[in-house]
Amino acid sequence: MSKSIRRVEQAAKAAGLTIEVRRMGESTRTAEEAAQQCGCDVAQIVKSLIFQGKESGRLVLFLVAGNNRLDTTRAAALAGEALERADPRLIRERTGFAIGGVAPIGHLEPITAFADETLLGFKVVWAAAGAHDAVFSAEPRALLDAAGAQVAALAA
Ligand code: 5CA
Repeated sequence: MSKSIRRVEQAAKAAGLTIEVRRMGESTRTAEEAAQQCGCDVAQIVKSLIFQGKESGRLVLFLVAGNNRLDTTRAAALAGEALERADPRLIRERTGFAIGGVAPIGHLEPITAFADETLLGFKVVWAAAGAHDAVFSAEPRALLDAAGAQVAALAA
């Protein structure tokens, strides 16, 4: 099993979250693909979007429901600075995950995180588990707590 997936499993365990990572054998790179593979609504897919502070250079994680677009003005207000999309190589270096498999937990370094409040409306949500065909399900409150995410209105 990949190191990245193992890191997700270990982070979940450390946070008291029981997860079972599923390798789908097909791409789950996008929210739509993940929803198709999981047999769930796209709104139940947790997108893990990584932005970078223009001043500080620090990475910020936004957990957004698969059917929503991140309101970047609100995102910047929450982060306390202007943001830009993080470069895929930087994301890989600092989180240990490649785009399409970025998980909400298990990053190489601690990361400030915010979560879309609409995710809390579901019994179960699905998120990437560190590879482009790997996902896991979780009760949303427990997942957002494990991610240390502050819940906010993030949808545009
Ligand atoms: N595995 C699925 C959901 S379980 C997943 O990872 N979805 S995601 O939305 O979290 O990740 C894909 C996202 O990566 C895209 O929505 C997009 O916001 C971002 N992305 C795609 N290409 C780039 C890129 N070149 N630079 C920065 N971000 C990118």
